[in-house]
Amino acid sequence: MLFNYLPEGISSFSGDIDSLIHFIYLLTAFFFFLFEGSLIFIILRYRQKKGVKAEHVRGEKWAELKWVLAFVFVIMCLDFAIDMRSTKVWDMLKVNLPATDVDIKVVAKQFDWTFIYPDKNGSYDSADALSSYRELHVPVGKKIHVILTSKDVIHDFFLPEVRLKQDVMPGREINAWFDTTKVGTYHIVCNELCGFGHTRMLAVLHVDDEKTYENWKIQLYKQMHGGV
Ligand SMILES: [Cu+2]
Repeated sequence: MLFNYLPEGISSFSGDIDSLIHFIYLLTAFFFFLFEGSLIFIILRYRQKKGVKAEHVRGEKWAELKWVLAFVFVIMCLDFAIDMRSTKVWDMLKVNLPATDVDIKVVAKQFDWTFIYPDKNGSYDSADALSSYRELHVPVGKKIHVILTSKDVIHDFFLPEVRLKQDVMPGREINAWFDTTKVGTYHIVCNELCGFGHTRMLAVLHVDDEKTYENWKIQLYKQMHGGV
């Protein structure tokens, strides 16, 4: 790409999302300059001149209307081209949930995030379920299934480096998934204006190697159970 205007992508699908973003940018930029350029040209070329009377064009005659319809058609074709390219990615990310390795419940509220790891039996309510405040740890390379829910208003779970963005709704559990390709710490932000503290509704995504991830879970368990 010409310049790097997106954060580093760290998921198996970040390249697909980026190529869609580039495609839409290039398409809209091309037509933006074409149309704005034409507009400026026409304004200059046909500006007020002495002895030439302005004509009121209402766009009702077929000769005029066909120009309107031609551009409606162009816009529809562009929409269709974007739809064609995005459907495959949309299906992969939002429609077909793949087999995943780790399940995590994400609970949003004004104005923070809690991440709940189920116990061995898959329960999120038992004493052995792990609860992490504003810190999401995941093992690198694994497919992560997140179950998103909100305690109050609509939030949005946004992992910019992963290229995952999903609204979080009160009263609903929304499934999403992602994976990671690179160990490190990354951003988690709320991307839906949700109240006074919205801009501080942040958390950290830690992508750990398998050993660090398991150690972190053991430490968290000890913290929650008084060092037992
Ligand atoms: Cu929010």
